Amino acid sequence: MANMSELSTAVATGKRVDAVRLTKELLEAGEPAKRIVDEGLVPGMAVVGERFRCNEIFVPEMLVAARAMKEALKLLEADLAAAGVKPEFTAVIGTVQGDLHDIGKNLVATMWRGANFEVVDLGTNVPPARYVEVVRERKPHVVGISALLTTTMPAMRETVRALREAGVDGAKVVVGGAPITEEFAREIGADGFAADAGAAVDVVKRLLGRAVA
Ligand code: B1M
Repeated sequence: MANMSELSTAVATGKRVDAVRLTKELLEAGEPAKRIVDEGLVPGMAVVGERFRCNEIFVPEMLVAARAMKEALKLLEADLAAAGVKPEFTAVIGTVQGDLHDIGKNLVATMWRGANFEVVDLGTNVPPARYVEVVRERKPHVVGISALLTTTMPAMRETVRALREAGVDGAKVVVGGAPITEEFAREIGADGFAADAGAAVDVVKRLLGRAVA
């Protein structure tokens, strides 16, 4: 039977077909989608990051690993998002300008959908003005900003500043991503920080005055 460590290895080595097959097998064996993400897919990506940092692999290998993870994740999205009927809240989410990483951001979007939010996903490389434009138009309850690079953290600061200057204070701003800390979030004036996609649900619920499960 498939196990989590085989799945991590399939992601880490960019074996898309295996990653999809093993994810299907784990689902069929009754493993919860969230466990497959937390114990199979995410650890696989952590290995990729470590190998990249040590110059053992390069961008092409990272790309094939990311594609394997994305395809496996697609099989889990419906389960992760299986939730309420009519969204009670709206969230806008995107990855900051200059940053093309979207796997974590997509995971947060999926979890928010699962928590019964309507999610407007702006994609990656989103300029501050685009956030402001969409927030003015959609008047969301939450704006989520993701950054994966230390070099794009200033763009996160810029985005929060642009939202504040535009006076769109009705929306709670939540930030996250590998280099982001609670302290940085506070420093740039965000309303909330979440270290992972699960915490991102708890944080927005707290900010919106809803009970956290
Ligand atoms: Co990039 N990359 N990458 N990369 N990449 C990292 C981030 C890096 C840490 C790798 C390393 O050196 N060890 C490093 C950044 C170093 C730094 O800044 N300190 C890095 C680099 C350097 C680069 C390039 C510059 C490489 C180059 O070209 N020389 C380049 C930059 C391109 C750009 O963005 N302009 C680049 C490119 C890429 C790919 C395109 C090849 C690919 C991205 C594909 C894609 O996303 N579609 C890629 C990948 C795959 C990675 C790693 C290996 C994996 C990222 C990932 O998807 N993790 C990554 C190393 C690592 O993190 N282990 C790395 C899995 C994902 C589930 O986790 O995104 O952290 P994560 O999301 C988490 C939390 O952070 C949080 O919740 C999620 C999970 O629960 N979270 C939020 C995220 N957003 C949130 C928002 C919230 C709340 C929580 O509220 C709104």
